[in-house]
Amino acid sequence: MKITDAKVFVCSPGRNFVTLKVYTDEGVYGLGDATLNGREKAVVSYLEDYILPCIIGRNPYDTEDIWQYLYRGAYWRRGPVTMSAIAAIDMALWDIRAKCAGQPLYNLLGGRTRDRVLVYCHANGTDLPHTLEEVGRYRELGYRAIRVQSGIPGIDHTYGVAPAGTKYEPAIRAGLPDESACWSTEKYLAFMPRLFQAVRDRFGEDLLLLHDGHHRLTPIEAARLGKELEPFHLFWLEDLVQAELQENFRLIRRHTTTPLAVGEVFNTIYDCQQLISEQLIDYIRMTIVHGGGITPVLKTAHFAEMYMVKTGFHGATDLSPVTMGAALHFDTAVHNFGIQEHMPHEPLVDEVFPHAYHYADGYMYPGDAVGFGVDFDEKLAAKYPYQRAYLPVNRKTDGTMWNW
Ligand code: CS2
Ligand code: MG
Repeated sequence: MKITDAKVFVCSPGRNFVTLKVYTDEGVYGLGDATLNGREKAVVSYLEDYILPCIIGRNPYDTEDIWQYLYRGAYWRRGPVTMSAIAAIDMALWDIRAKCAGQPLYNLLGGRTRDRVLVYCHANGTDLPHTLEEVGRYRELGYRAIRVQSGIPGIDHTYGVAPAGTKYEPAIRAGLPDESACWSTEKYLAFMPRLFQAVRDRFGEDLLLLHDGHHRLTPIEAARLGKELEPFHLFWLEDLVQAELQENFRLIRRHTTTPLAVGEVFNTIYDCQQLISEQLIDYIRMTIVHGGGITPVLKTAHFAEMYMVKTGFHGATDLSPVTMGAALHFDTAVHNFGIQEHMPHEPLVDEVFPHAYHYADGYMYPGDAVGFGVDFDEKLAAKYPYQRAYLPVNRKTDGTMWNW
C-alpha cells in the first residue's frame, strides 16, 4: 500500500482546528489532528511546506520508520509546532492501519483493558456560590470527577472562568491577545482552601475533585497549596508550576501527599522522563496531538506504567474530536490509564467531525467503529474559514508579565 496524497484543512466552526487527511492507493484514508491553539498556521506551514512531500509514496504501515524519519530527519527536534505536525501524520497512519485491519484502534494497541473511560468535566464559577452551583449541575449530569475553578475574590478575571453568562473557551477571537486576566498568588492561595472546604461541605466525600493551577506558582507556593488542600482529598492538582525545570517537583513532592498532574504542554518523553522515573508526579497529561502522535505517546505510557504513573490526557476544546477519538481508544487499551479530560465541543464541531464516541453517566465510550471512529465533513468545514484567535496573556496586579 502507498500514501498517494495528503491535505491540510483549516476550519473554524466556533474555534480553529487543523485537520490532516492522508490518502492511500487502496482508497482508505486516515485523519490526524494538528491543532496548536493560537499558533495554528505555523503547524500548517510545517506540514505543507516541509514534511508532507516526504511521505508521499511511503507505505502507511511503516509508522515507526516514518515517525523516526520525521523526528530525526529534520535535525531540529522537539517543540510544539514540530511535534503537532508529526503527530497528525502518525495519527492518520494509525487510523489507516486500523481501518485496513477492519478493527477499532484499541484492538491494535492492546485490546480492551476496561469497558469505559472515566472522564472529568469543568465546573467554573464566577464566585464561590456560582462555582458550587456549577459543581451541583455537573454532578446531576452524572460526572463523578469534576475539575473546580472559581473566580477569586479581589482578582477581576482569572484562568478557567468565563465572564458571567458565557461558556469558558481558552482562545478568544480578537485583534490581539486579551490582557484582562490578572494574577495575585496571595489572593489565590488564601482562597483555595475555602473553596474546597465549601465543595466538600456541600457535596461530601464522594466526588473526585480536580483543580488546575495553570503554571502560576513557584515550587514552595505549590507545596503550600498541596499541603493545605490535603484534608479535602483531591484527585489531583494540575500544572501548579511551570514545568521546564523538572527538579521543581522534588521540592513540591517533599511537602505534600496531594497527587500531582502535569504535561499538557509537553511534546516528548524528554520533558517528563525525570518526573516519571523519580516518581515526582502521579499523572502524565501529555496527549496524542501535542506529544508527537500515538507512536511516541504509547512508549511514554508504557514507561510511566513501570513507575506507577498514570495517564490523564489533556482534552480541552482546542483538541479536535480527531484527538478525542484517538485518545479514547488509547485510554481503553493502556493498563495505566487514570482519567480523561472531557470538555464537550459545541454541537457544530460535532457536526463537522461526526464521531462514534459518546458520553454517558460519568464515562466515555470510544465506540466500535473501525479506525478511531471520527470523520470529517469537508463541505461543512469549508463554510467556516480560519479566524485569527489568541490565548489570553496574564499579568500580576502590578503589571509584571506572568504565566497565563
Ligand atoms: C487547560 C486548557 O484543559 C486544561 O487543563 O489547561 O484549557 C489549556 O488552557 C488550553 O488547552 C490551552 O490551549
Ligand atoms: Mg490544564
